[in-house]
Amino acid sequence: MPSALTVLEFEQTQIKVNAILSSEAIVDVTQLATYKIIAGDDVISINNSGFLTPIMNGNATVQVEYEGISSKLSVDVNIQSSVMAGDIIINEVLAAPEKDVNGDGVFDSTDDEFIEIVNISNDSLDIGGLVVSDKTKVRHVIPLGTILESFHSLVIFGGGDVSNSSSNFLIHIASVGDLGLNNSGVEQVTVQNPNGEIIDIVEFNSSGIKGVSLNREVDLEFSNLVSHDNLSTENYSPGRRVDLSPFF
Ligand SMILES: [Ca+2]
Ligand SMILES: [Ca+2]
Ligand SMILES: [Ca+2]
Repeated sequence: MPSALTVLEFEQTQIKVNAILSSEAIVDVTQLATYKIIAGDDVISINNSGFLTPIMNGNATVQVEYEGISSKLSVDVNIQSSVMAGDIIINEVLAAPEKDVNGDGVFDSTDDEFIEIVNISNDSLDIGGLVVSDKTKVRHVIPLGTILESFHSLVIFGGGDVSNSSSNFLIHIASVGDLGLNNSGVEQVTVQNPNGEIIDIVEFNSSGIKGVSLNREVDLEFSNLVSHDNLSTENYSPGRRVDLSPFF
């Protein structure tokens, strides 16, 4: 087994493990070994068969064990992205929901938060590996291979069961389990590409506007965030324009 491995975009990688027996025979124990990520579990995931999937750029260490003998494997993930500033806009943010916004039948003040981003470029974009953070930490890493068509939107909810949602926009659940958007005080949402470059960033303060999102004053323009109910009769519009019409 090599001691280091570099994983590129889309490259789901099978780790191969050979054991040298006392008879000096070499046998493939890939399916018998156990695999454990001991550093960088936000960078890769790995299954019981040693099949490794990259999540975001960084370094991880996998411990491989077979019959009491273990070895460490260093993994560098190097995802390339063509998404640039100006391709994607953070169009709307709901920090303090008061109703069941994600449509799973339950109101939850954490799960029903959302961030809406829209591809405002004229091309379909591979948005895999984009990293969405609030002021505190990374909240969502977009799975590799996710395509967002031109003028289509992605809505990231804090949590909940959205498996039955049928809509003409993409819906994700925050990969770390919540969005954690503050209901008061200065909060921030950032979208970065896997190279760490900022694609869009918004800063806002939701104090006093519970149950209403903040939306670009003009949908899809890098204008100020204002209270959604100033723009239409709706309090929010996940995946759609302020009047609930589609973006495309
Ligand atoms: Ca809900
Ligand atoms: Ca909140
Ligand atoms: Ca909207």
